[in-house]
Amino acid sequence: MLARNLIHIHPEVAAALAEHAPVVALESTLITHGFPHPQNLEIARKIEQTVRDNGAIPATIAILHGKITVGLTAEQLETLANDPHARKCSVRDLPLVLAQKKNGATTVAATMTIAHRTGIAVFATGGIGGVHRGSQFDVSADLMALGKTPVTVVCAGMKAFLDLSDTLEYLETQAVPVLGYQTDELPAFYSRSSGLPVDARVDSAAEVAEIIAARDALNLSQAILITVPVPIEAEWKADAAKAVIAQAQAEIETTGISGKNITPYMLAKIAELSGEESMRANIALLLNNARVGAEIARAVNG
Ligand code: PSU
Ligand code: MN
Repeated sequence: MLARNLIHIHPEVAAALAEHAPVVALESTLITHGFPHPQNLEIARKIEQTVRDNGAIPATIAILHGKITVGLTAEQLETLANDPHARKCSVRDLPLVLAQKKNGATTVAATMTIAHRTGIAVFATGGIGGVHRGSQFDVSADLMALGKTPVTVVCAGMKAFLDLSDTLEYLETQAVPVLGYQTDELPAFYSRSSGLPVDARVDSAAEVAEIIAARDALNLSQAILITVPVPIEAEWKADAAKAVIAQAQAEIETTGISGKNITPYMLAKIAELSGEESMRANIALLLNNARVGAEIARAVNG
C-alpha cells in the first residue's frame, strides 16, 4: 500500500472499494495532453458519467499538488483540465512530481500502477502507447507496465500511428494477453480493423471476469488487455486515417520533436488534419470503453 501522506482516495471510491463494489480507474493524460482545451473537460466528465450510467464508480487518477489523487471532485477535474502546466507523468515522473508538489496527469503506465496499488482491478482508456514506427528504442513505458501490473486495461488498441505488429510482438514478450472484445481482429483505435489478429476473442464481461480470476489464481503479474473496436457509426475508416497519419508523420519529422512529446503532437496534428472525424471517433471509443470497463468491473465483483 502507498504511504498515507502521498495518496488521497476520494471517499466515494474508498467506500466502493471497501464494499467490493465496482470501480473503474480512468487516466488523466488524455485530459491534459490528448484533447484541446476546453473540450477536454467536457469529455472527461462524459467518460466519468458513462461509468456511472453503467453501474460503477469512476476513479480518475492524477497528481494534484504532489499528492496522488484517486477519484477527483468536480472542482479537481476542472483544475486539472484547465492547467496547461500539468506534467505528463509516466511511472518515471511520479517521484519527481510528488517531491516537487506539482500537478501531473497520469499515462496508462502510471495510472495502472496507481490503480493496482489502491486495489482497483479495471481501468478504461482510449489507446495505449506502443512501439513507434521506425524507431527501435521508442517503446512506450505503457508496455512495460502491462508486463508487470496485474490489472485489466480496456482500450481501443494502440494509437494508429504506432507500429501495431511490433507492439503486438512486444506484448507477447511481456506475456500480456491481447484479447478482442467481440472481435477477432485487433482494433486500430480510430478504425475497427488493423488486419492483425488478437490472441483470442471474448464475447462478454462474464468471460473476461473468468479470465481475470484464473490469472489471479495463478498469481501472474501481467495485465490483461481488452481491445474494443470503436462503435461502427463513429468509425474513421482505416484508408482515410492512413493518409492523414502519413502526413502527420512526415510533418513531425521536420520538427525535431522527441520523447514524450511525440504522442501529444501526433494526436493534435491528426485532429487538425482530419477535422471532426478523428475527434468523433476518439470520443466515441472512449465512452464505449468506459461502458465496457464498467461492465467488466461489475462482472468481477458479481
Ligand atoms: N491515447 C489517446 N490520448 C492520449 C494517450 C493515449 O488517445 O493522450 C496517452 C496515454 O496516456 C498513453 C500515453 O499512456 O499517451 C502514451 O504516451 P507515450 O507514447 O509517450 O508513452
Ligand atoms: Mn515514447
